[in-house]
Amino acid sequence: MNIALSIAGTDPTGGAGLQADLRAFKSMGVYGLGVPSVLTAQNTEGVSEIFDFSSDFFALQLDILLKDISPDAVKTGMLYTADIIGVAVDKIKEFSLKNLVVDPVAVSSTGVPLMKETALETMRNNLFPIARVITPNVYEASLFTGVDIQNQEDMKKAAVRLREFGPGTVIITGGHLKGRALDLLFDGDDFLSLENDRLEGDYHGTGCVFSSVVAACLALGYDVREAAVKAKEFVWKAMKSAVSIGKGMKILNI
Ligand code: PXL
Repeated sequence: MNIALSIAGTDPTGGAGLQADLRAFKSMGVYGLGVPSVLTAQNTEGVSEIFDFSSDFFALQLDILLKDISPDAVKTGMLYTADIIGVAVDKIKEFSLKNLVVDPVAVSSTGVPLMKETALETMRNNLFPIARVITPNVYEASLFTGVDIQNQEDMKKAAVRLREFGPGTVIITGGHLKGRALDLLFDGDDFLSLENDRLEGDYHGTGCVFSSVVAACLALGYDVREAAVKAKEFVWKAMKSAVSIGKGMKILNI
């Protein structure tokens, strides 16, 4: 059985975070392991509180799990503090984890910060270099590079800068830009643009599901380009059939 590990924050709605990641793995036929990095209190209207438990306990969860099971791929989502990122980096190295997909979650769909400002540098300098793929959205790509992204040329500029931090491939998800929904992949040699018709509305968890499907595909042995194409298609279909389960944002139907 192919196995993927999600290291991410919890989202009790299941629309984003660890719970969504595990369902995305399952949808791709991959067995999911899950280590929470932080807890949130939220509903479909937004994130209310973040509970940041000790990095020692976070380390213990990874130690105990990884002494027993070796995942074929790993995805990181919300990592709230520099301490937590430091532990994740140490454990990924200690257990030689492969196929690391980093979703540099910085802000919730409703604008609540999901990463402390002091953690940005640790993520960029220590986690990006060991990632096979990073999957920032346009907002996060701007945050890490300083490039103001308005169009595809800006996305290319940001992707080149992001790759200089060391990841194998950069995929910037551009669903938040105007016009057609465009994702841009850069592997150091070539750019690949992935386009879809824009779907209007507020959706929760698209970035989490996208990066999880990329990780699941890497666990299954696909290359990064194939993984990106499959993930884009998967998210688009799940957005098309998204459902309202509460009073706020729609969640993806997976
Ligand atoms: O969608 C980004 C995200 C990631 N992880 C957790 C979240 C959210 C958005 O709210 O709550 C735990």
